[in-house]
Amino acid sequence: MNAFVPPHRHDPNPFPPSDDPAFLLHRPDGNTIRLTVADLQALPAVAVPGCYIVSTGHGTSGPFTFGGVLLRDLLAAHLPAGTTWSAVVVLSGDGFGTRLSAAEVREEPVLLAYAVNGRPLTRREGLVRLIVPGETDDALKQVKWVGQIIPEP
Ligand SMILES: Nc1nc2c(c(=O)[nH]1)N[C@H]1C(S)=C(S)[C@@H](COP(=O)(O)O)O[C@H]1N2
Ligand SMILES: [Mo]
Repeated sequence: MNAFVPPHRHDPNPFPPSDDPAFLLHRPDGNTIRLTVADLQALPAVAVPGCYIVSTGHGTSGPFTFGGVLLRDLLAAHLPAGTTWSAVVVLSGDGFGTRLSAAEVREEPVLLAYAVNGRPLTRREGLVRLIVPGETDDALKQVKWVGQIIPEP
């Protein structure tokens, strides 16, 4: 499936689309599974220091130490063995999203974050939030409220 990624807005939405941080993983075999913060916490925890949320609109915030699970670890744990993907689309419930190449997911510490600075991330702050540490293009990959993850063949 080639998912539609909405055009990016530069006016960040402060309001979570729902209270529930669970999200869907659409497996290329056609099965969709629902994952919770507890499912993330069952995988190896990774902390990435020195992260910034860079915005032209309201300036840069940070540095933050985001904590969570590597997206590549989540995919390895929840896709059938041998599943290949060339890109991963991450969509939020409020119509935001991004497409990541396999290279950046494999080579960068791309995180599904549930913690910040050693404490739980609040829903308002984006739980569960995609963090792409090196990205400085208006935070367009720092997707709050991850709702769907779609690996593309
Ligand atoms: N789901 C979602 N994620 C989003 C956005 C949004 O509107 N919706 N805006 C992006 C933009 S443009 C910015 S600048 C940052 C703002 O992050 P902050 O609210 O933590 O400051 O979130 C990014 N992630
Ligand atoms: Mo932004």
